[in-house]
Amino acid sequence: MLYPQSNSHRQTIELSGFWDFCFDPQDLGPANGWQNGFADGRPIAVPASWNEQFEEERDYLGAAWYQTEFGLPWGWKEKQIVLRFGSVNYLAEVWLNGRALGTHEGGHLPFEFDVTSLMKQSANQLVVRVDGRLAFDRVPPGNVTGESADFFPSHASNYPQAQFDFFPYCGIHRPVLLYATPRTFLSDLTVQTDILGSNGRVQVRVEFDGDAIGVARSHLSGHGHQSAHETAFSNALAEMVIDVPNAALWSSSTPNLYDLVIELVQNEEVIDSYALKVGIRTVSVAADQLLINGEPVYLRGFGRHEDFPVIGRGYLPALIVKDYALMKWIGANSFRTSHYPYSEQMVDLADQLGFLVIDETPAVGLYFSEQGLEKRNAVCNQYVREMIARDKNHPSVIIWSLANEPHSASPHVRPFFERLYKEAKRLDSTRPVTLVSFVGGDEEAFAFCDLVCLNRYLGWYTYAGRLDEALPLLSNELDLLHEKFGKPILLAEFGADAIPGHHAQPPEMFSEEYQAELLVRYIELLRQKSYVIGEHIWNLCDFKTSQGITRVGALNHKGVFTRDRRPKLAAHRIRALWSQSDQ
Ligand code: GCB
Repeated sequence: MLYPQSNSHRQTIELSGFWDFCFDPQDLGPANGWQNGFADGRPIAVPASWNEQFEEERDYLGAAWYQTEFGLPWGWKEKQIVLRFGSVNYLAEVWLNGRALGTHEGGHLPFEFDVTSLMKQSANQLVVRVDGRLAFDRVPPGNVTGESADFFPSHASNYPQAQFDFFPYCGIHRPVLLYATPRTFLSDLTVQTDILGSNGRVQVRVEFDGDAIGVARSHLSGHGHQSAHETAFSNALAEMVIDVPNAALWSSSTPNLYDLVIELVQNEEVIDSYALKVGIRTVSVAADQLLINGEPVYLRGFGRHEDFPVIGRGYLPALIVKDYALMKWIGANSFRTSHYPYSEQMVDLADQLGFLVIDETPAVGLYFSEQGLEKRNAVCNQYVREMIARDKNHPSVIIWSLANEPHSASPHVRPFFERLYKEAKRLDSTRPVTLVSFVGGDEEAFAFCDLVCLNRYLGWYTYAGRLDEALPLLSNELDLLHEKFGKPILLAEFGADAIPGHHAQPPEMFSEEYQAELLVRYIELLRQKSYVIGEHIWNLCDFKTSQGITRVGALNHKGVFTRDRRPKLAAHRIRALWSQSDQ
């Protein structure tokens, strides 16, 4: 899926701003014809979560309606017109001028509709019903009951009862775009890169939609290189191989990007074009190492959340820039998109700034009771497909993560993840695929995943306050896991809550000192293990979650920065450690 852009063949406008909004707790909308528009809405900002924009209804997770109006932009009459949503959480139903466009399940991933035949000259009315309910058969799940093996009993008394530890923000979270392309247009590009000696190889697969087309043309430029290629289409597909002598490779320390422009050419006339940044690099897992461009890398970084006061999970460009600035300052080179794919813009900047990204689907807190299993399977499959379609061309994305902390005790688990793993590999054979587990040796999926990713909280949820006992146990477990699976291990989460301003000497839980000590001692341990390929601290910043007895102020305080991005003691300690690292 290509992100919309503007050039001499395409145009994109953003429908962000103030829309009309209405909560619908009794689900009156459908029967009252709100699909055709509703009266007495109140203003709401798009994109942003609805939960913190008003003085009530913070915890409202039911149905709500959005509407806005727009005219046909100048010069779009003969164009193909598409309406695109970057992320709507959780279930979206969309109508344009009273006609149903379709539905989309799941937040954090884009979906779009061809609206060419429905557009009017003016007053096009767009209506969106968003259903944010938490339910056992949704992914991620919530309001779950049943056998305790199937879910987190510790979350059962939280409010809202999400089976995951972040606030279940709802609404239109990322920009809504309207874009125009020619009627015959580039529909997809897939770029894969390789390295042959000192040369780079860029393979481009070009697809189009519409009338038969002659050839695809490419222009690649940057770092002293300039080349053009032309390939004829066969069955609506053109494949090109572009060799780049003495390529300037992409890595986290040298995020070199080339400019690629692809054109559709009919009778010597360019009828559509699309520009893409390309980073030439390879990723592989070999023996106990993660290799970028054949060189071992060690991941220093974080799990993070898209989370900020008032805007909730809404797209906020300044926050993206700030978080990258903090990660640079502290010496991080990587992060995981815990626990859902982040905005396209976040990934664009990772390409540009040189961050290594583990891209994770929204499948967090999965459980496997028979009820709803088929649906869960279908939604997870959809997430894998949508995430790879969206992010496959980003050099910064080095690993796909299928899930975070599935409840892996059931016999359904292995076939469930085997299918997802195969699907991810079918769609992209160039990147390692994994999942992030809390069960360790019992995670059967590690038998076929390309690396082991583990979350561990010894010294916090277990061995509370007893780091001297916790660390040898962790050390032992890591060795056993490595012996069992023979794969490199990433510690994908470890950490401790610290209430900013709370101090204790000797360190004790919830103090800034305890958090700093736990993180530093974990890192010292990890650095002794040759098979450990990285350390991802949980979390970059404090973030909002459900209310519960372990979450003071409904925040998870495991951030090394506060929710408003001020450093805790741990941030300074980690910076001192990480700034000594070479890349
Ligand atoms: C975990 C989860 C993460 C939580 C974290 C915690 O294992 O993956 O979503 O926020 O623990 O702080 O409990």
